[in-house]
Parts: sequence; structure tokens; C-alpha cells
Amino acid sequence: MQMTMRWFGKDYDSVSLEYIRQIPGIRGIISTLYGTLPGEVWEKEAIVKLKEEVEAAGLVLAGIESVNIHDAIKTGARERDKYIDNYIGTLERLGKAGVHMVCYNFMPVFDWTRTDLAKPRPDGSTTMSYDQSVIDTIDPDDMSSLIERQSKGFVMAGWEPERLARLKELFAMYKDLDEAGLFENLKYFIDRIMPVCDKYDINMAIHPDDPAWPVFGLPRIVTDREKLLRLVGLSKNPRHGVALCTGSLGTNPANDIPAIIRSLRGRIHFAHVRNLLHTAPGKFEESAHLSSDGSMDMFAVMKALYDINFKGPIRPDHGRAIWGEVCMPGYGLYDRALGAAYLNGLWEAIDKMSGK
Ligand SMILES: [Mn+2]
Repeated sequence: MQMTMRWFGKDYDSVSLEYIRQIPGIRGIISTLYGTLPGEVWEKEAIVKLKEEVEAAGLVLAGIESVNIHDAIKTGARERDKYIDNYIGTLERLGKAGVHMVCYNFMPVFDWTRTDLAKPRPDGSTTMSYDQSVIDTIDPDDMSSLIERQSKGFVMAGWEPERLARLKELFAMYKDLDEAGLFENLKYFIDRIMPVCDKYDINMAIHPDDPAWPVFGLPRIVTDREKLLRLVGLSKNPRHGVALCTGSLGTNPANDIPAIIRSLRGRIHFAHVRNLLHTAPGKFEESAHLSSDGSMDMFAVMKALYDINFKGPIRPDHGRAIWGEVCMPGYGLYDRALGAAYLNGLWEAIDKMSGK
């Protein structure tokens, strides 16, 4: 595995590349062109500039998270081919720039969802949390203002105001779409982009839905082992794969994450590894990475990744806000650095004990 950290670019992130460079064991950066909207072809110059900026700090651009998918592609609308052509154009430029992993998601309307972005924990830290009973009483229209209100002025990835201003229109687009339709539209998209992925050696990693169940009555198809196996089965091409996010799949306590990892051998191209604490059914908060702080066995997760010979980029995903840091919720420096160090420690121990 290659330990990485997500970085939102110097206009958006409170953390600098110079600080990331000082975290032991991190050389890889996962980034994207913030400010682009789904459906656009990315500017070649902007891609090269991002890459050079990362490299000037002594780091490498290990992948893109995300190149977002236009809603016309997800809904299978008539104009989807135009947007898929644009997506292929972006992949082509990324491939030429030496990018070999692209993460994306296929979630209708809303990206990841939380109800509190700064829930206080007993140790004085704050973290992101989710309570289904809040979602059950909230109007989807109020969801974006709930996130915006709590984001401390940061633009939260996946909650771009330009897109969410069209919420009613978006809900109307997804009105007649069910799970089967979403799978079909994903297959259509995958079949069309695989040739360019082959040409430029790009692994595509679909991120699981977060939380791993339907929200606001919208269908979700990346939620458990059965659906993940169906999903990778949409294409024989191994470049069509998964971003294994323990924090998203783990929102459903019935998901056996190490078993899911083992069943996806060869198809995991990117990993997000973090822990969650389940406090009641449909209710959880993002804990520290340490196994004993949450509900997941992080050793078992890393062991499963080790056993399937996982070679791709991995990141500690989210962290709590600790030590008074003012940061984008989930994306401070300190707790993610602790998480990366812990995951690196687990990996070293597993490797040394394997006798290889
Ligand atoms: Mn994730």
C-alpha cells in the first residue's frame, strides 16, 4: 500500500503540503481540481499545475478524488453521451499527466451525509456524526444549509452550493430511477470509459455510499458485499474497481469489512481506512482510528488488505478536530496524521510478523 493524504488545494485547505510532507510515511497526495463542476472537461494546464505543485513539495500525486459524475450519466438522461465524452476527455488528460487512479461515486443527489459536523466527544475533541432520526424529520431542502451552517466557512467536497441550488430539479431527475436503473446506468458508463482507462493505465475506484443505506428515499447501490460483488461484475475489466471505505461501509454494523475486502481481491484500487463508533441503531460518530476508540477492528481491516496484496493508495480518510485546530470538518492535520501513523504501524507489524 501507499499511504496518502487528501489535500484540497491551497485555496481550500487549512493544511499545507509542507506540513503533510512532515508526516512519517506519507509521500502520496490525493487531490482534485476544486472549483470544477461535474460534466466539465478538465483543463490540461490546471492538471499539470496541480501535479507540479504537489511535486515541488517533495510529494507525488497518487490519484484523483474525485472526478465527479454528471447527473445526466447517473440518471441515464438523453444527453449522457456528451457528458461521458467529456469524462473521457478528462481521463485522457489525467492519464497523459501520469495519474493512474481516479475515485468517483454514483450517489444520487447527495454525496456523503452527516447531521452534525462538530459533535463534542468526552475527550474534548469534536467529530462528524450521523443520526437517522434527524434525517427522518428534515426536509432535503434544508440539508445543504445544515451542512453549510456547520462547515466553518469551508466548501465541503460533494456539497458544492452551485449544484445544490438546483435541488428540486435534481430530485425530479431521479424520480423514476430505482436500484436496477442505477446499476444499468453505471454499467453503460463503465463500458464506455474502460478503453481510455486501458490506454492510459487508469484504475477506476467507485466510492461506497455514505451512509450505506438509502437516504431521502433515493436509491443507493454501493452499500454491502452483495451489491459490491454485483457492481464489480458489471465489467470483466479489472480496472473497474472499488474505493474500499471502511467508514462508509461500516455505517452498517452488519457489514463484515475484512470479509468484504477479501471478496474483492484484485478490484480494490484505493482504500479509506477509519473507525466509527456506533451508539444506537442508525446513529454513529467518527471516532479516532484506534480500534478501541470505535466499533471496528482496524487490525483485521489492515490484515485483510495485506492478505489480498493491496498495492494501491490508502488514506486515513477523516479525522476528529483536536488540539484546537481550526479546520474543515473531518480534514484537520493532527488527527489524520495520528491515523496515518497508526495504520502504518499496524502495517509494519503485520508485514514483519508475516515472515515474508
Ligand atoms: Mn471515504
